[in-house]
Amino acid sequence: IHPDIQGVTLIGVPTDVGAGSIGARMGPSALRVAGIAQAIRNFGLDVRDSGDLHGPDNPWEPAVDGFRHLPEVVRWNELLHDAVFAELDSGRLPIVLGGDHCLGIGSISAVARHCRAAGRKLRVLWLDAHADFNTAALTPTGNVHGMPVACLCGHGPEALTHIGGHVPALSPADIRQIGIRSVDEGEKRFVHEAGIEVFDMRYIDEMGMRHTMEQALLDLDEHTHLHVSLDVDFLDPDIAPGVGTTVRGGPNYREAQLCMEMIADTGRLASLDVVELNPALDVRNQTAQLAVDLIESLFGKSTLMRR
Ligand code: 4U7
Ligand code: MN
Ligand code: MN
Ligand code: MN
Repeated sequence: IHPDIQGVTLIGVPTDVGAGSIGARMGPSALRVAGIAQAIRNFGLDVRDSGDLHGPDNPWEPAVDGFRHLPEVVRWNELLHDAVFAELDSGRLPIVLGGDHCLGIGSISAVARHCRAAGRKLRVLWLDAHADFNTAALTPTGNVHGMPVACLCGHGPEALTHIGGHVPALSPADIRQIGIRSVDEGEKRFVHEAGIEVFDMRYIDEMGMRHTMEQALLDLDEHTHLHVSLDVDFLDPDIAPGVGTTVRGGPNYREAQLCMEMIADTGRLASLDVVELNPALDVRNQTAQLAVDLIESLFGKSTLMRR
């Protein structure tokens, strides 16, 4: 992790207002039950669990003007923005326990605002089966969890794009997407147009996870804040069944561990989202336990001493 970090704060965000299925609201509990706080404490870090944010219920309505539940999505993201910004401001590393991936808007807009204020460079690693670059016009579902990257890049409703006070919160040049294997037709064109650097599963198959991560982590320096947005559906569904939008052919256990270990080696991790875990679809909490295993690697657990 980043050398300036004073401690770690867990922020539970029990909602699925942005998702296409109900259950991600139980994600924070499942991660706590899997022992996330103690796992990080074992590294000698000061871990504070700030509990859950409280926001609106999921009304479970059809899309209006291309969005499902936009007012509720906005409210949860405003709350999360403020919580994440406050933790960064006090020198702590926030871990967002989602909740669905619409929460990337609130979380990363706060990270971007913090970086602008502190004069830090920002690198966002988006680990996901999906590009999450839909807009109201492009989305096949209206679910906002398929739109956070577009919103962060300034493409979306004002209420979501301006949460961090600066539009766009992010430049496509700040983002690296890894593990992508399901992109909608219109979304595909838009990702290309925006120029986001995407390491899709074909790239990982051909080049390997090691080379992929070397590329995705290129040009980090001592002024870089590294944010990881881990959508649990990044992982192959054989090892991570507890997600609403499974896509076959994701990274296996060792590939995912290597990905985390290489991020840890940079020593620049300064904020993290763990999203899209749906305990209602999981088997014996194995996906939450896997997420905790991976987070241990992300915080520097490794088999041997390395030079
Ligand atoms: B996730 C989808 F149509 N692209 O927009 C959409 F396939 O945060 C899925 O990555 C989005 O899990 C998945 O609804 C969002 C769909
Ligand atoms: Mn996602
Ligand atoms: Mn996804
Ligand atoms: Mn999903």
